Amino acid sequence: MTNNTFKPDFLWGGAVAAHQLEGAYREDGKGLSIADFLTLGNANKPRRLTDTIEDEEYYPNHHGIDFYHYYKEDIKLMAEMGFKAFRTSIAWSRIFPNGDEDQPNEAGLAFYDKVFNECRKYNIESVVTLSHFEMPYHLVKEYGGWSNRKLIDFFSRYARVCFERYHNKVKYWMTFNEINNQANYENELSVYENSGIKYQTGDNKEQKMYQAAHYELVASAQAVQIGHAIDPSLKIGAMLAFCPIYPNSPKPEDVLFANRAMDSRLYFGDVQVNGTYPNWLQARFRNNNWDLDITSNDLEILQKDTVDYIGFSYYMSFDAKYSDHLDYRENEDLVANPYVKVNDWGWQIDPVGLRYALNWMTTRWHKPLFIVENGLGAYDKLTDDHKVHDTYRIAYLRNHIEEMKKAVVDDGVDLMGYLPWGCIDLVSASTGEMKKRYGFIYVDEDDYGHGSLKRYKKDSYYWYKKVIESNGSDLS
Ligand code: P53
Repeated sequence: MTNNTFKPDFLWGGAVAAHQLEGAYREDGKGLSIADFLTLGNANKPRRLTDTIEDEEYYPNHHGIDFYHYYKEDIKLMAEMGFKAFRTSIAWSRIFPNGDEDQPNEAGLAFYDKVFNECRKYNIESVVTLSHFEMPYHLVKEYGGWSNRKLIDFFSRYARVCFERYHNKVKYWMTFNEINNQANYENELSVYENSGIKYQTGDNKEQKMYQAAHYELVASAQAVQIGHAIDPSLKIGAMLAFCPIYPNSPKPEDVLFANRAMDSRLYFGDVQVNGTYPNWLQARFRNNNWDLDITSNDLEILQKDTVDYIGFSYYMSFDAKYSDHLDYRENEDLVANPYVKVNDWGWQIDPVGLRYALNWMTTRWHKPLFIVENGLGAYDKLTDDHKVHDTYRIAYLRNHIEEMKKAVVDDGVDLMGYLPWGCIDLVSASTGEMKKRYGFIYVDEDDYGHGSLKRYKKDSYYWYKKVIESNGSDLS
């Protein structure tokens, strides 16, 4: 390894999630997942979470991009780009259609054997998330999602089945995708995607979120323990959404407030790495007299089984302004940062923030880091001769890779790899749109699932191939 590049086994690749691309939502015994109840939205209209599947609504996750039938073709295209790693998730509802069965669904397990085998054929490491916004809907209906302690057992059983079945094919795992998105507990969609909770009138939303998150943190620690017992060589990580929150000014209250905002979004990582709740949060639990179900046995589990690495997504940074409360509320406390641009969905584009993120986490947690999502959602145009000239995407990725390189080379950050999000176009998590595209590979499909589903290479495809070939030296 020379001192001006990435290590030779750096994991270049891309990332997706089952419910956003597989489609085949009822095939081979798959049960309904929470994602199957999310309607189509857009930049100005939030997705609705319906109680039943309504005839007059469109549910984009039912179809995805039909990866369930195209996976061979799609993985081949990724192999041609030179991918060393491919991150996807297992749809829990393919393995346990209702979530509370004793025995798994063999047809669901067989599908992921095929996907992971296909990756191995090209020496692509599979990087697998166990729970990526796609828990079985039955667990929501019958148990109230993660507000119920029973979920710990259901999840542990599911995790055990996956580790036992795939440990020879999959070395890198993550437990819960962006477990900390629900820190924004006022946001109905975030809490539903993370925890399968639908608020009832009169709920103390914050308390309810902390309780659900606690059960998930215990389940995550337990999964780490189960995975390591089955195969000590497995690397099992946390997965956090990292958005730096900058103070709006040097005013001391702004600085303290931004710090607390970071703490409240990232305490999940503290628990997963240190195995303990941070002091400020213990104080918050106490001072609010919340009667949280946190047992001493839970605390032991958290302490014993901590994560091997931190996977994280990085898209944007935030800017917070103190008003009158120290507890951060994402819907009220953010202001626009005049020093950065925004994308068409209002996400602030900030490559330097990625270097900040890598340093912040290294200083705080001293763990290997893995960028498992990064990228630009944008409107693409397919030309008549089937090209996509996505120079804006290349610029975004180049700027971020340059900052990531500084973090590794100049700051000594221990970075495992880089897996840009939506390496093939897929359904957006926040809006359900197809037209919010991230891919190197274009999929001919509109927001309502119409199109030939043909795959086309964008300009960024050829660019990223060169980046991988040169191990990040050639970003031109
Ligand atoms: P979409 C919010 C903020 C940051 C990342 O997002 C987020 C979200 C929730 O949408 O999600 C992650 O598709 C998530 C992926 C998602 C991706 O970012 O809304 O892990 O499932 O698709 C991009 O543009």
